[in-house]
Amino acid sequence: MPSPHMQKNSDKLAVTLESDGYCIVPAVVHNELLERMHLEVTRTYSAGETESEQNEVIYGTACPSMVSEAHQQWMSGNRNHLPLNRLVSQMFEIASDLLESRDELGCGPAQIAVREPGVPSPTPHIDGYSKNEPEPNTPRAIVGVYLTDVLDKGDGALMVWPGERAAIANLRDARRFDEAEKIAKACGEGNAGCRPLLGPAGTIFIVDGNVPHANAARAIHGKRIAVYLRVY
Ligand SMILES: O=C(O)CCC(=O)C(=O)O
Repeated sequence: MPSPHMQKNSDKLAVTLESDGYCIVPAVVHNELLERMHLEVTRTYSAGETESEQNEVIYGTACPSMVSEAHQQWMSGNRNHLPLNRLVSQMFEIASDLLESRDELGCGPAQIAVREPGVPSPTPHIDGYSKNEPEPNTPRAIVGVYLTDVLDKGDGALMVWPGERAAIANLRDARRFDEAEKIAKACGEGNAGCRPLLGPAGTIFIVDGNVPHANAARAIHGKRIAVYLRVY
């Protein structure tokens, strides 16, 4: 049972998520788990040799073996053995509390998103839209956690444009998918509605699935590491 104080915080965050399209949960992940994950990612990370491997790291996930092993264990009900799944459990639980649907929610595999200076990164888009599918498979929400400090946009922040959420949701309901995508692609860093999500390592954030988002290029030396989970 959460304490009344924790419950109140969670209620406030749920209201913020509903009204603003995103919310930030201040650093809640234990240092020990953060350090362990950081170590595992840096130990196994490779930017890829071929162009297709590099694109998979940029637009799919880094550390694919770690991600697929964790997802297999997760799907078989073993959710606390691997460090990635301990982190995913915490992200999933927070999302379930804020979206108030613990029983119905599911999630895809985690994504490990490593961003380095000078390497391309995702431009504004909405998740789940694919030229190969007749309709988008948009997640209800994207849950992210930074494993490194992101205190400034140039640290490689996730940027969101929550003001476009309603128009995109309406277009989606009207099955005008191309127009929804066009709105997302037109989002720019210079727009007044652009919000970089900032916080020290351990910060968790939740973004409504209809909110366009992108990565702000990392402008400084070193890697920005985040883990993302899409909940459906
Ligand atoms: O790395 C990031 O912060 C953004 C990742 C992203 O937008 C994506 O992979 O869909």
